[in-house]
Amino acid sequence: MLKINEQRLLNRINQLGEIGIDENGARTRAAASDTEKAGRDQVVAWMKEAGLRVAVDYIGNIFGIWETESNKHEAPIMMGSHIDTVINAGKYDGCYGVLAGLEVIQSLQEQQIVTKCPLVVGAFTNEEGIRYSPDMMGSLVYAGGLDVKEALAIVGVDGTILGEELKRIGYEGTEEPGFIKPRAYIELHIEQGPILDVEGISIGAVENLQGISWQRIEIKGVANHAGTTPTNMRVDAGLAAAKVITFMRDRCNQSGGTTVATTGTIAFEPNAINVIPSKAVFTVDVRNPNEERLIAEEQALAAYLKELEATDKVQISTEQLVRFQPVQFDETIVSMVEQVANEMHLSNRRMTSGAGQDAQMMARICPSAMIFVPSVNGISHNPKEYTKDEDIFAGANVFINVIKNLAQ
Ligand code: HGY
Ligand code: MN
Ligand code: MN
Repeated sequence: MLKINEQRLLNRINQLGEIGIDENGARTRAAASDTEKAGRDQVVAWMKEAGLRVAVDYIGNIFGIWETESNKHEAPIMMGSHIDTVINAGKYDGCYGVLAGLEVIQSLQEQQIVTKCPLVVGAFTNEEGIRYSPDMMGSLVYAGGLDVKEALAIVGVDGTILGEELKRIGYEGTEEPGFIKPRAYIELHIEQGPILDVEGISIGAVENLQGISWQRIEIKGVANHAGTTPTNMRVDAGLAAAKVITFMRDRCNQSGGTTVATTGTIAFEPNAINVIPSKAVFTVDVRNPNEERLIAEEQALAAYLKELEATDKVQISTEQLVRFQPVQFDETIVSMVEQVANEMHLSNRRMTSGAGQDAQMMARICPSAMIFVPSVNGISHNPKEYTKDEDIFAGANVFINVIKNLAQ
């Protein structure tokens, strides 16, 4: 079985993890920001060090391409993930997959193994979607799910325009999204959940990915005095928002653990300690691996908002920000991940990705699958995100053998 250069991979994960870091050891590299540019520049430099041809498409997706005279007419295998992060992020989410993909290529080169097809490693733009919605945007555009001009015109939560920001950071690319037609796409990623860690399993063969629905909800009430207004005369947008958040938690509790819902952002107007909120604007992120169940959750929420307008005399409007159906990954690749893990005597299990991933978009254009490694205590999207070195190495060593097998 092949092995990667474990120390080089670990060093790069740590080095990239330092980019955008603050005094508390948290890093933030929002899509097309200055810190993300610094991360992009570092990854491009490593790709060039490995002798890869670097290409960037119109939405700023970066690709490192290894092709030889003997294999350049074959459709490539693509590996990849993302290097943008959420706010106060860990250092593994996304970065592990990009750097491990680069490591696989560099290790194959160094072991004089020329694959029968080219290998590509991609770093997709704006996977996290915290600055510009939707998330997985770069891979969605790449897979033809969103028009690139429309994507470049998207206005961020900070009022900036994605296309202008990509230009500003020097990543307004020259290739048409979709310019490489991979024969397969494989993404190595941390689980970001507790299953592998709790069960003491080293490798996740990810066979599917849950559906995602993001909505922005605006509730209008009536500003009034916090002290003089009797409770029964209040039209309280803040209270109504709180009711929606607890309603969604009740739905999750009734779902047998299959539905998860999160309100990650909320803002009140006028946002003063002694004024009943006249407006609440917040987001609801709902997910379920089953499409019918996800639709049922969305319908239940819509019905509850209608009810709330009557009971609380508020006005409610919603905007759908993201809606991705559940995705099934490619059975041949999933079983190859299991087979390689077994040959390497690594415990493994099939599982669902709770997180959205670039692989779910690439699955629209080619056979795709993912490999997970454990996240200690299931923590992610948090500076405490951690994966043990031996799991980092195990995942990347499975990765290089899966790629070698697929590429032969
Ligand atoms: O939202 C997600 O699941 C991913 O981290 N973008
Ligand atoms: Mn990720
Ligand atoms: Mn993430």
